[in-house]
Amino acid sequence: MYGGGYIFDEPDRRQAAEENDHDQPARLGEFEAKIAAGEKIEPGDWMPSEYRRQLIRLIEQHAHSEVVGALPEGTWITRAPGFRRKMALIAKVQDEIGHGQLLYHAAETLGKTRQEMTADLLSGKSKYSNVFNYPAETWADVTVIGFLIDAAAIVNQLANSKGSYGPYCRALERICYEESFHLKQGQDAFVELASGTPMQRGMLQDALNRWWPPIMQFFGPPDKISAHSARLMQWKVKMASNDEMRNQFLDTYVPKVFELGMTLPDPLLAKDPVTGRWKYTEPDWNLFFRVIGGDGPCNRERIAVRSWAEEHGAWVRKALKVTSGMPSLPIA
Ligand code: FAQ
Repeated sequence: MYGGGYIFDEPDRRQAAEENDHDQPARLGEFEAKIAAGEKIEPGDWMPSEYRRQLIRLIEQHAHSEVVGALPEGTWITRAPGFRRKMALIAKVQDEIGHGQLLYHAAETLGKTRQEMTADLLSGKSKYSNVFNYPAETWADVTVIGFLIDAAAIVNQLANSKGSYGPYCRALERICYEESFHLKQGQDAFVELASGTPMQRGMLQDALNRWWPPIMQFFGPPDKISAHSARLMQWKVKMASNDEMRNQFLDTYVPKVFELGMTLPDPLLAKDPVTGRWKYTEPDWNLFFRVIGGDGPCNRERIAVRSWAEEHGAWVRKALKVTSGMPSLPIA
């Protein structure tokens, strides 16, 4: 049974007055001991209100990222070079929307409805990943997204799939299987351009130069200014810090870019042989906060598309509600 047997269309609204971390030291102790022992927290279990709040914030942001993240690549379905690339891109974009569904369901188990999450996305209250606020100008941009952004997502998701909240971990495990296919198709397209004509290599290099700073920001701000990392790592929601994940990504993927003779637009980028850590130029974090705050090159366009979909999909949701009189069954 997927999702631990929970039927996701009825959000768990059991969070109540009982959830006060300070009034309930014994329960908080039991909760933290369970996490320390590597056990999963499930929707019906007692949890501190801050754990619930943080999980909703993070999972909801992740869900929005999957759905909005399908937009830059989605615009290339009609223009993909050749039938094979088109088929793979259609499948990938469809998967990303499916990931959004899985994650919205996981967030719903914590008591926030899909409608509330959608409203918060459209009003700008909820965030989504910085990288999807940039345009996919050429096919090489799609290739860089498919290789390096999917790779970055896998680094994050593989680590966090070992975390403490059952429904999120199970959703991540399933997502990771599909992301590995995305990564393969992205890498295949990347290698094709990198080993192609001078014009193809030039187009790929241009895309790499433009996407590199947002990709470096994908893992979040440096640990020293990350607002939530310490608490989330203590509760095993995040299984590694932002800088640790960034380093792991650089370790695996920078050599793959270099071995194809491509470059990255950072003269400081190099692995320190003593510490094993990568040195790099810090991306512009003020710009990052502006972009995730709504002022990136494509934020308005992305939200406008989601608003359009919400408005024009209203009749479908209404029709489903009318015809869904039957009780939900667990998904086998
Ligand atoms: N973008 O205290 P921290 C994908 C915000 S899925 C936007 O370090 P935290 C699949 C953060 O919310 C991509 N905002 O935050 C795909 C907080 O703001 P707040 C998404 C960001 O949560 C591939 C503030 O900065 N993946 O790509 C970002 O501990 C290809 C302070 O930061 C996930 O969402 C950012 N990059 O760590 C689809 C994974 N980074 O809320 C299509 C789950 C930080 O206080 C095509 N999320 N912020 O106002 C996470 O693991 C974490 O949320 C981090 C950030 C690691 C992203």
